[in-house]
Amino acid sequence: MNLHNYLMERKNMAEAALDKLLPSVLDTPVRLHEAIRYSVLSPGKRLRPILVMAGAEAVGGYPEDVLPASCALECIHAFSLIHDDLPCMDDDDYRRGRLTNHKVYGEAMAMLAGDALLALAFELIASNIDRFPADRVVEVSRLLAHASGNRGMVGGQVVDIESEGRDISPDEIRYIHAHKTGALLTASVLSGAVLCGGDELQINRLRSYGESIGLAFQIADDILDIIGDQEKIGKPVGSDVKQNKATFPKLYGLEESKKLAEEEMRKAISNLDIFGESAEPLRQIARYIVERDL
Ligand code: GRG
Repeated sequence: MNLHNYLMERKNMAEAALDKLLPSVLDTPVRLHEAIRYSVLSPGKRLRPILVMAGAEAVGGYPEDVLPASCALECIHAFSLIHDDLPCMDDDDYRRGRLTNHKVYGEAMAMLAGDALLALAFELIASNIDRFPADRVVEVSRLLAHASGNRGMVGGQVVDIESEGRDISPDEIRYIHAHKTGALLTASVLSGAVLCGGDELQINRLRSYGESIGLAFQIADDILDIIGDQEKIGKPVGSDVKQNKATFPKLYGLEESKKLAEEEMRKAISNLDIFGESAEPLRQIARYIVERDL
């Protein structure tokens, strides 16, 4: 399997589906729909949609069948990025190499575009009722709500904000990363696998895989904020240090952080030992997550 080709192919599938499933700029309210499409369709890695498809494939499903769910995950992700960039949060001007949503559309519209994207995500999940059994669709709704809300991404963001400017413990930073970033990545893998009928053992193993790649991904993100190439990552480097954010390099140093990310990658891959060739994309994605340069 060639990972580069796999990622490109799945990314193209996700982007074509997003283009089709997102509201048209010809529909009212036009400005809201422009703001939504501006952020969602801006150049991103599409890691969460790709993980939905790879999770489906691991349990014998087809990537085409989980495209609406893949789009739902990217909508939730885009919502979190738009809100994360707002003046009341990180107050960032650039994201994915472009001006942030509020810089182009204003603060109120950016907030509303984010809200609408979260709602749209659940509409997309509910639309799965035409192709998958109802109990699987309900379970995916539950796990996405859990991963996005107070016990997931929002909870992680709150602890992150509360930690700014003070020393934090290893447990606290793990909590922040697991919730702010890991929860949605784990939910991505699980959404595909649950919809395509993964059994209990497979789902448990994929949950552990997701938790490990989630942590590895965020450690790699912390490292890239120090040694990354601004052109490639599409936003200024050094913003974590400037905002006195809780990061792995701050707590453990750069070299130890790299080792910890690699350890999580190995843990992730070892959780896939019950799967055969069908989980090869997930194995290679785990490696890519720590080796990436954007
Ligand atoms: C305000 C109600 C409310 C909810 C939002 C803002 C927020 C809660 C959560 C923040 C979540 C967040 C922005 C986490 C950071 C995750 C992260 C590393 C994002 C970058 O992901 P990539 O690298 O980006 O996959 P691309 O652009 O490639 O998609």
